[in-house]
Amino acid sequence: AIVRTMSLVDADPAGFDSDFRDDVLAGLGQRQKAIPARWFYDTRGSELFEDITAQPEYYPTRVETELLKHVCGEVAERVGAGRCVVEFGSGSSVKTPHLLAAIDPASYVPIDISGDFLRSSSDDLSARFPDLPVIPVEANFMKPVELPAEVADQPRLGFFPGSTIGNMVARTAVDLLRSMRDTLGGPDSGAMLLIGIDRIKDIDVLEAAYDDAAGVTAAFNLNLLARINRELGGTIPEDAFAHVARWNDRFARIEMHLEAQRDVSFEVAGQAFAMAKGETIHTENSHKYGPRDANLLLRTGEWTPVETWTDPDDRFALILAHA
Ligand code: AVI
Repeated sequence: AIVRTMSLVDADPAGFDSDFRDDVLAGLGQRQKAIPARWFYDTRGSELFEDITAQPEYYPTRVETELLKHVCGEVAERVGAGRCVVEFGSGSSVKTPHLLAAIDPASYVPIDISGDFLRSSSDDLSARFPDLPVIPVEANFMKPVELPAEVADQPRLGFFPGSTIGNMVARTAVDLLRSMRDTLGGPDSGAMLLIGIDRIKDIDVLEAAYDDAAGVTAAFNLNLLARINRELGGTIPEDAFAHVARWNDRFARIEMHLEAQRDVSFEVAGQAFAMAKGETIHTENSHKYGPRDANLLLRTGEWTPVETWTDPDDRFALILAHA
């Protein structure tokens, strides 16, 4: 049952628009043009992301879900019953029920900045677990979040699946892990974190996952230009750009770019920009981690890894850590 919804978000739509404009104008003004990946997720972008997760080349969602199904009994043994499960992100209708069914939690608190996704995923979860108190919190989880009073006495298990941490550079990822510790509680509280992290693997497998044959990831990337044109009065010629996904070995990450196929000039929010043929807008990083890198990341973020589970091909890892 949904107990109540808490909102810690400033409900000023103008603020949202100006953040988008500021990020795009600043990003297009850089020598290597770059726009933060969070702006992919308008309604169309979120739908396209859902489609990506169903593509045969995009292994992370499939592999992580299978892995979770397989190991959630062991996770339950490690974490025990009666916890408040705090999910960072709006909750996946595929993964979250496996965890909740296995660990017999006292409550479930999904945190997301997007109220719409939060409400629909909370309704779904609530219908499947009618006896579980569900308390959605609308907030930016990149900062410490004050949890509802109802769960004050319950030990917490943070859940951060999907390798979303991979979309952050190391410094931002570490800041987030520390914020999560502030949100969930220190060692005395018994707080734990279950996090999904994508592994470094064969370059062809990685690049195909971000450039599927059906062109869904390309459409996802290009949708950003459509969003800029629509919401920021842009005149970017969308047909002049091509989707590029490439492995950057130095940073152990897949980078997505939008590459100009000819010289172009355009305006966004009244400002003029020009790009030469071959120049790119860098739109996303998706960092991959080896076993030691992942543990180092967690430790730097003030979490102590206690158990790592992977699929037989070591494509994806679920790591359980304590505060
Ligand atoms: C959300 N995030 C973990 C996805 C990823 O794999 O980095 C976003 C994505 N971008 C292209 N395909 C999927």
